[in-house]
Amino acid sequence: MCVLFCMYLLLFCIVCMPVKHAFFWKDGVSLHEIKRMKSGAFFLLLLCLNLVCFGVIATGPPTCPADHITECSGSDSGEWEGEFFPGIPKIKYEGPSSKNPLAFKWYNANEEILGKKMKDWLRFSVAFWHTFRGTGADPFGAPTKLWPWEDGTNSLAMAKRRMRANFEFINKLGVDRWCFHDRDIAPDGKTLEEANANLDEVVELAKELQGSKIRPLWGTAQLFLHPRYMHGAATSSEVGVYAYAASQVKKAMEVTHYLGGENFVFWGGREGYQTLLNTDMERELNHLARFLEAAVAYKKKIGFNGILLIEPKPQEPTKHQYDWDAATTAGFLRKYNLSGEFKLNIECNHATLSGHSCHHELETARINGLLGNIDANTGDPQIGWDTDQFLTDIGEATMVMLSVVRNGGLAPGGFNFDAKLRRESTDVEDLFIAHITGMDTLARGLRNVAKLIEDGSLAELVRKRYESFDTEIGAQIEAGKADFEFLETKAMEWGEPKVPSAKQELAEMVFQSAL
Ligand code: XLS
Ligand code: NI
Ligand code: NI
Repeated sequence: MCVLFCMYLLLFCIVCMPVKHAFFWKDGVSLHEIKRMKSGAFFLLLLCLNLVCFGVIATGPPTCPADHITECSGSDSGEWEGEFFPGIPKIKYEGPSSKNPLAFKWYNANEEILGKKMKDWLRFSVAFWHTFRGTGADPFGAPTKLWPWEDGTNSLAMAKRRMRANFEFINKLGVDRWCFHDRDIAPDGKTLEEANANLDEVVELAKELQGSKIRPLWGTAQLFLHPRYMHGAATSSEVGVYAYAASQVKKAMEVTHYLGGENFVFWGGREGYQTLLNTDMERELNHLARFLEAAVAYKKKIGFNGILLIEPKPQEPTKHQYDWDAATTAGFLRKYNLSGEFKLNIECNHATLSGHSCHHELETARINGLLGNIDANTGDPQIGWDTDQFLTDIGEATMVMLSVVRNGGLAPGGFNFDAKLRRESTDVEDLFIAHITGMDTLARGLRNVAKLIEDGSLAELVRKRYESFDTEIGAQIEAGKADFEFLETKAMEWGEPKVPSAKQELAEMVFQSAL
């Protein structure tokens, strides 16, 4: 910096000599004001101006147009050191009456709700693949979003530039976490070695950009895009594919650990079948279990203390995925004695695809001690696939938060926005607006749960509904001490039982009043 300043000063003096000469030793009509100044004072003024200019240059341009043709600097390396989201400030909380689309209305990170800061209940994370690799392409149409920093390639330089954009986005949004697949942050290679080397290079930059505060909520291996995975990864009929997938998970786990990640996800997009006619389901499930066992062993070997998460989904891309829903996955984990080593990452859109509500899946995971993380998104009731929309339904968010609060939070898990902009939303600011609204919706859900708890009438309604079991006989039943003969005696003694109302509409009324 000092050397730079001296060089700059020298250049300044050279440039100033003729200027000074022109101002002080030559007459000129337009300079009559300046001529009245004492030459020393004027020189001092110029020097001050010069120092200000140097300061601006030294601290870098405050903004750089988000346009890869006019890269601010670092253009030789193909990297970008400027601002990716010029004009977008750090997003602040302005309260419910704010009309500012770039402000939080409900999410106030440090505000305490139910004994914890909002940011600790919510532990938000940005999904790299949707936010930075989502192009808007669909099976019928070409990409609609060529973000200004994208050059249309999948080069290493592009991967690094995108990583810089990611961290500027995360910092401006004010979250502390991000999620990634190995292959969305770095280009694949012709060989596994080359792919690993590419990953290492991008991960090194990510590590630097993370600073001391930002960490991956989770990392994962992308075991579904490449054609080698067409029959599955851990459940492929080809042993070479099984080995390749294992190596990819090994590496992805290492980099997640290196970046300080808190969890590691297994989403088995292609672990399933298209028809049972050509499938040995029992053998495939055994392979999957062996694969997961090996992952547990490797996690322990490298000292990675993150939680391993399985993300259930019923289908898409396969016709039938093995981890169909939370209950199926819990059964699978129990059968193979893996329950103690895994938790679930419940995705709301996957829940509805499996014919459940998100609340159902969360409660199923919770009561099995398996609720680890949430992929916060939502589907569309009129579309039958994983549309990955940002959750904006306040009622739904309140139900989600009911489970989270009952679970005592999600840490070390959190909320990953596995959600993307609609194909038709093409402005850079839409990325911010989508996340702000997703965060505000869940924050509002949390506030509503606090209201419901404070009011107490919903809990009271549920308590009353089961109060017949809060009796001596009820306790005997719950303790497994009531056999059929004993129960028959009681049934005869009591006669026809009186069956009270379930009060569903009252429950709905109370719930509604908190929204
Ligand atoms: C796809 C899944 C996927 C996982 C991560 O439907 O949601 O994005 O979350 O592999
Ligand atoms: Ni997901
Ligand atoms: Ni999904």
